[in-house]
Amino acid sequence: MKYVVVSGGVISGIGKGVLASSTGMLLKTLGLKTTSIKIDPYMNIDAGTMSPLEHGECFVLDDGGETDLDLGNYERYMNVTLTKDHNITTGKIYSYVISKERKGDYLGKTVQIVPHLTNAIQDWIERVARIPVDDSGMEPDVCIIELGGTVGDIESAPFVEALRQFQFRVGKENFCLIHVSLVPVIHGEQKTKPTQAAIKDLRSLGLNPDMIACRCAKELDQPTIQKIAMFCHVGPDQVVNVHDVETTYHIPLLLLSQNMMDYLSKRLQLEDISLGAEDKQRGEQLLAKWKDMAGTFGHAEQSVKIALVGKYTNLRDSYLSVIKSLEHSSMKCRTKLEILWVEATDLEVETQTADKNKFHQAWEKVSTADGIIVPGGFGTRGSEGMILAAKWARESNVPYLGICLGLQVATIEFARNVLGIKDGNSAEFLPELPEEKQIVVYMPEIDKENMGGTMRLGLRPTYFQEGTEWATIRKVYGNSDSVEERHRHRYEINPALIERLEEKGLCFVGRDETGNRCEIFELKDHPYYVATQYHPEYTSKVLGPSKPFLGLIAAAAGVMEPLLEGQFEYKGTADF
Ligand SMILES: *[C@@H]1O[C@H](CO)[C@@H](O)[C@H](O)[C@H]1NC(C)=O
Ligand SMILES: CC(=O)N[C@H]1CO[C@H](CO)[C@@H](O)[C@@H]1O
Repeated sequence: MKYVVVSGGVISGIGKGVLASSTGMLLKTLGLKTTSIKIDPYMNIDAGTMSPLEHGECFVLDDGGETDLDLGNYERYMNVTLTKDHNITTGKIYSYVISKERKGDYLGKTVQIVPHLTNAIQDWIERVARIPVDDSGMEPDVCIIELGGTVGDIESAPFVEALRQFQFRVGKENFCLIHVSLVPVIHGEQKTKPTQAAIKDLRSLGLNPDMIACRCAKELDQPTIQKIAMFCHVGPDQVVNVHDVETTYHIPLLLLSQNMMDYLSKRLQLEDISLGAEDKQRGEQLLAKWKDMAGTFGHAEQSVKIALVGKYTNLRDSYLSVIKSLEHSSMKCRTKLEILWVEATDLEVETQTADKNKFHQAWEKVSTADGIIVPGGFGTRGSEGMILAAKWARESNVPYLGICLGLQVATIEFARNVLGIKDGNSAEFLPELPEEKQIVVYMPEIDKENMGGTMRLGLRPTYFQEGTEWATIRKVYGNSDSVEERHRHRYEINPALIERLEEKGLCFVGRDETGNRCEIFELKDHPYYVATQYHPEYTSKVLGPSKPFLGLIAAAAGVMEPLLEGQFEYKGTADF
């Protein structure tokens, strides 16, 4: 097993995650199997209880693990399926060591950060790196480890020490370190001092950089590279230039153009890993497809406007996977994406009286969009605005995708305005609602008392029902009989209403194994009015967009036919 550690200096939030996942993706193009581990030096044990306002979205894995959004980055770029063990937090590792201590595993010795905690970190990394993460079911060849935060923080100290020891445990040819730094431009001059200081800090902790990835607004000048190489004691070929590019999907190609893979191959002796001709071919195809995808970005002639009606629209990170899924899908449909952010409350009548302008602007966006999406979320605020947006989409024949809450609000809308259930609502918003008005109900198997960890989480199957071959969503899924997607919810559509809703055309085309729980609905006689109880955004991949999103973009851009005919497949050969 080879390990590539990606650490950061100077400041956080300079794109370590993108660099790490791009590196992993490039290693895959050599035919290698890659995996990744994210180390988060904070005390939280899981991300399920963290506020999306502070932390961006909560990302859900196949196994139901709730993580922060970085693991999503890896899954999307590297096309892998990770588990909750692929994230290590300070809280997790401490609680692991403490529980071992309680069991008497340390034989009554004094338990210390060094060696007990640092050993536990290293054991964890070695164990988790071996978990197969793709269809092949085989152990990966390379593991990318991203160390969150910045080196030198109090928080990251035990992890830095563990990694220092780890390089000796696994051997020099199996361990390399990429340090991400920042080169600010001041009065037109590229400043290298912060990088020099960061590397000095790193070395003082016993870690030597094999590559220094410099984030900079502009391309690094040759003298800047020379200077960094000289003052940081590395060769110029070890300094990579990661300047701002049009889209992060170009980063792998930017790294490739600087011969990063040549350096890593030599440094990690990657040619010693035996690969079949098939593996190599798969790698080459992957690179060709990636180039095809990245090449179309920005060159698309057509554009598509999607109104995203949500709740934290000023905090866009809370919808990161949704945005990524929309991006993946529009690249595949060869169209340019424009997201119109709409705060759901702005669509409500109260806003009309309080702030006319806001109200009109919000409705202007909704009414001019080519498609509307209402993503998942919790709580009452904004729900009436979302219901109005769903109504607009249904009545105006505008493509609509509802996810989780987006499915529930659309069903409430339909029940109120088509079935005539006045004041129909969700038991989540109005706990005292009489039963006959409950369109959305609490799932019976969920324990109401105990918050946190009481949701229906992770990968579950959805079965397309008999006689649903007409459904566009089924066709977009490739006419399969069932699909597996990731869930995160506590409420569901009231099963007692299914028959009445279907009579009027809102068909529950996909259901769970009991046949009573709605997983996908699609409205008959509408270009694309689809909603899912599950969260398809969690499994979208850069080269393999999530199907419900793909359907939305294709419908909104008017290219559903060519999509279903397979005209948009990425080319797996270099000749285009
Ligand atoms: C991603 O991985 C899955 C499962 O390992 C595979 O079936 C699929 O073809 C891959 N997608 C791409 C675009 O390589
Ligand atoms: C942040 C995160 O994903 N935490 C999960 C990591 O893995 C443990 C179990 O090993 C889970 O309990 C956490 O939910």
